Amino acid sequence: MILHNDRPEDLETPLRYFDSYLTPNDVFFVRQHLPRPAPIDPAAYRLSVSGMVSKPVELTLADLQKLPQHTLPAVIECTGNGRAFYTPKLPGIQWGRGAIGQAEWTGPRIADILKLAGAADSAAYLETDGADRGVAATPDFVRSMPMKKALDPATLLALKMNGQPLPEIHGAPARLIVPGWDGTSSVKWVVRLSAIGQPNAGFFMNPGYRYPKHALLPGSAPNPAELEVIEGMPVKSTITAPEDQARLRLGAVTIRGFAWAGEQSIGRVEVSTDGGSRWRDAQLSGNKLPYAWRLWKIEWTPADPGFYTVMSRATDSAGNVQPIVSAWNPSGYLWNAIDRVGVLVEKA
Ligand SMILES: Nc1nc2c(c(=O)[nH]1)N[C@H]1C(S)=C(S)[C@@H](COP(=O)(O)O)O[C@H]1N2
Ligand SMILES: [Mo]
Repeated sequence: MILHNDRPEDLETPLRYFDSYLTPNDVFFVRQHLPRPAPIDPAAYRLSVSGMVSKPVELTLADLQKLPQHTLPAVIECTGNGRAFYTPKLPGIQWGRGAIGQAEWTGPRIADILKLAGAADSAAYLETDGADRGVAATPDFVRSMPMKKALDPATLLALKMNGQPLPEIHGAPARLIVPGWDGTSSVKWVVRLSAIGQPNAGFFMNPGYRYPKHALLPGSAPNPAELEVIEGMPVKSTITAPEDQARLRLGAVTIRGFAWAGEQSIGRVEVSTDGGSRWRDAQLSGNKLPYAWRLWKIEWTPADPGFYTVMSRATDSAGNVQPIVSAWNPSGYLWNAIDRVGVLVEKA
């Protein structure tokens, strides 16, 4: 893993692990703001469901396991994935391409959990608290989302990741999976769900994780009143091979990568090997599903030695296409420009 911080751990997945549809648990990227909570004993675990409900409940892991279990593949991408590519440079973790992963998540629907407590119709938001706490001035990790997304049948409280019990570092025993939304929404170590009337106003909702409503002059300060909560993630593709600055012998090359599009699905990925003059369709594998990525590849036989700029550009099911330029923003979020790598092809 690429180590950005070690206490708490912020770990990026190296590109070589992205050639499989599911990212193995032990190489799945890790993002933590606060010291990891003490390991939660599964027998002592309690999930409190509270707030605007007719019957507050405390659920055990066994209660959650008794609810119907659902499994779906979904990407988790950190909002700051690709921050290192912005100019002017920004503070924050310098994530390259690997603050992302895809796993098969299994657990009960949030909708089924809320039914046990009887959430009021007037509760427009769901607040979620993770067991990690702030130290000194840093705040508790709490997020909220509109109830409409919380009640979506794809929104889960995951108890398993790729068929295994959730690893401790990824939120054991239970984490939210909010498919297609920024990674921050997928709260780990969930200990409380509360039905509420207004969005949570804590640090991790405001000013944290907000994006300018109107594009800013690069390097300038935003007007805080014009920052909005980030929800769905944009269409994007990543080239996994060849890697940037690779040296290749003249001959056939397979260019490969993956592409995803938040709540949309991927219908097309194009590749250019001449700096964006001409584009060819890559071959996609897997199914056209929302929330999930698709692997893609294309064969390329350069005619001559030389330096080549290889690019990939994805289009999603809503017709959104990756831009040439990703809009600069003061936190370095939502990088989704057309991916590009430079490769030197040398005489065989
Ligand atoms: N409780 C808690 N949940 C959290 C976080 C956190 O710091 N604490 N980080 C969030 C962020 S910013 C991301 S990108 C994802 C990362 O999930 P992972 O570490 O399992 O890859 O978890 C989210 N859930
Ligand atoms: Mo994140």
